[in-house]
Amino acid sequence: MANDASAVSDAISRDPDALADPFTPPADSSLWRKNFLLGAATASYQIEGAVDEDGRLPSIWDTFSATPGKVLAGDTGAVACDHYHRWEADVDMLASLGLEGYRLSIAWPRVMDAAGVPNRKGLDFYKRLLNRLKEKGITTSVTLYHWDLPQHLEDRGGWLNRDTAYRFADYADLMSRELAGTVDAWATLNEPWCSAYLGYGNGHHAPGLADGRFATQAMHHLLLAHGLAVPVLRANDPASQKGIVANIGRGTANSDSAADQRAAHLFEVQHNAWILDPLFKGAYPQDLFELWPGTEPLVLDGDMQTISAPLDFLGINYYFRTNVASDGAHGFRDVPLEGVERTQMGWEVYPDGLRDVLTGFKRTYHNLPPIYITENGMASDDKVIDGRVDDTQRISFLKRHLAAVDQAIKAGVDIRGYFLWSLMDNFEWAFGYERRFGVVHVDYSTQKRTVKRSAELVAKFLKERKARV
Ligand code: IFM
Repeated sequence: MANDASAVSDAISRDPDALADPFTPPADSSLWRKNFLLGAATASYQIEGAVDEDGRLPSIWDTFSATPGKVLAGDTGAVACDHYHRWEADVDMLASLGLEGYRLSIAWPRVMDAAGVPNRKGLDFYKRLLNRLKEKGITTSVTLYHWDLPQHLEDRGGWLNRDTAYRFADYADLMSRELAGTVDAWATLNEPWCSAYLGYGNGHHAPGLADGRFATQAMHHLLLAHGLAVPVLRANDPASQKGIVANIGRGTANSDSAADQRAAHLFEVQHNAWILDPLFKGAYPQDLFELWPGTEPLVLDGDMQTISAPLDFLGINYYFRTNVASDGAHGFRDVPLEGVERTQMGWEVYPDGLRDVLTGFKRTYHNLPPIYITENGMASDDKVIDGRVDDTQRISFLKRHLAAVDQAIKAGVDIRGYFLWSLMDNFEWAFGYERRFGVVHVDYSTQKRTVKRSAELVAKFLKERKARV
């Protein structure tokens, strides 16, 4: 695998023209700024495997993926990319690509037991990994919760139980005491919308419950967990940045009619304001409860102040837009556009949406902290042919989305970096291993990594940028 990675730099230095470059940003792009961080992201359950090694306890995703019919082809994260055993070579690969930042997540069930007792072996794994990243000069961004809730907490109600928020603060305490000094940025949660809505609202994700009232209550406890954790992280690891990562939806109206315009607004309330209003305005958007009447969560005195404490950064994950029309009542319905470019997920490729949500947030939230694009990328059915993966659509996708980021920066949005989703192909939740989001291909039968052409071109750009005086 290390050979695959070093092959990239060899190819670049031997024959730069062989990589005639459809990726490099134009000369006036903000991406040439050396302090604009370019990295890649992964998440624990999607890559680690080793689900029952060294004292790791079951997570809700172990349970969910073992339930027939929940994940495509019955795939599970039991082995995934075997990163738990191959982490050193994976860090070498990341470094050889010249990527400057790495966003990873910690598996909560790996590092403490049900009584809150630390699991040394699990903690040591993350210490080794983070220390090695620091030795390589890579900026580290650590997400505490990327969906792998310990099953023992779900057995006591999971995110429907307010107590889980306090258990999360204990977990944040342990991690920030143990890992202080090796983490540049802490994100409390990844995509609480997915945890709350897909996990408790429609059941497409673990734990697979489906009730609108569950979704809003789970969201409240997730955001409370975030708010309780931030001061703990600040106390234990003052030098690092603290933030949260939200997935953002762009909703466009199918027509100019007032009803369809309202539908697009409600789509963005449901996807974006549901999370961002509590964080940056200290209140839930009332339109949400017009969309979902009777789903107001139980909120105790002081919760909204806890949730809306100032942050050092906001992570934005962006993938696609959704075109919507009024459903004739008080909601919206998807109206998929025909003849548009789509990815292996069926998601529309729509870079303008990234620019538009970013500039929109700057107008809406006056206390917005600096932004990192913590995930952006696409799935394609990539194949290794003669030892190479020519992922042409991804190269173009990345170039266009990075151009949208540049436009947002030029419009005054403070964006400090961008993480590719994902470093390597991995377990794509309910879609198992069929959907390939990586800039590095993984052959799951051999665990061989093959650097895709998109990663070669990102590496080439980073090398050029570094070489500039
Ligand atoms: O793979 C996921 C990731 O875990 C969270 N954000 C979206 C990605 C693609 O679906």
